[in-house]
Amino acid sequence: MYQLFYSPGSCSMAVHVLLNETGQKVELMKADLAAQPRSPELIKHNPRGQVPVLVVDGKTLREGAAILTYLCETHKSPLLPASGWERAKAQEWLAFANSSLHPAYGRAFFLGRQLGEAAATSPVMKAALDSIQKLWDEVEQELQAKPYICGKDITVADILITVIANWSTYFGNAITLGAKTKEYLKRVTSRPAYQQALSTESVVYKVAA
Ligand SMILES: N[C@@H](CCC(=O)N[C@@H](CS)C(=O)NCC(=O)O)C(=O)O
Repeated sequence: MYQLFYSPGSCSMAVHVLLNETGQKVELMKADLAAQPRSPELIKHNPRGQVPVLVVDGKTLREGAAILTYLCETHKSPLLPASGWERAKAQEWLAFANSSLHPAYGRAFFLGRQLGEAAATSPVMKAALDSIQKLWDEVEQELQAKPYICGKDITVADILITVIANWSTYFGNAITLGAKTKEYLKRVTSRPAYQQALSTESVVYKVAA
């Protein structure tokens, strides 16, 4: 059985959804990301104190993209095509989610914490939020003629993109998601595996409303 260090609604939720999608049993280890220092149990597996961490037969796997890829391959999930162009595109969009979208939100969260009330009028904060908006505008363009980011079939990239989208609610109305994007997020979150993860983590998915 797997162990997953997670924080509700954070990027670790994509791993939780994928474990549900692939029918895997998991022991969920809730991490308190507000705590300093982090729990010794989490630090033992990840000295950075971040989630997700997957523990597999006593061995530790960190980094969301690596964990998602490992789980898709191990359980032969169609959420990551086996080879060729389809796989390359799924990896492209997984990298987009993990290495462009996630860090863009990370910068905005960081600035929000550092600036406090001044964030509301800060040009630096505005620039950070604009950089997130650009990425969602790109997603909206991509989704004009297809139901999922890579085409007609859902991939693991859609799951991570959908998890990250819900973080937009932390920034009031500063980030606008397009109509196609909202339909897409509803499509992804309506999957039983996603609904189960939302319920288990007690997360409300608000951004597609
Ligand atoms: N590159 C890492 C980033 C993980 C990450 O930033 N996780 C966030 C939650 S979404 C976290 O643990 N934040 C707390 C912190 O950075 O201290 C990955 O993709 O797994």
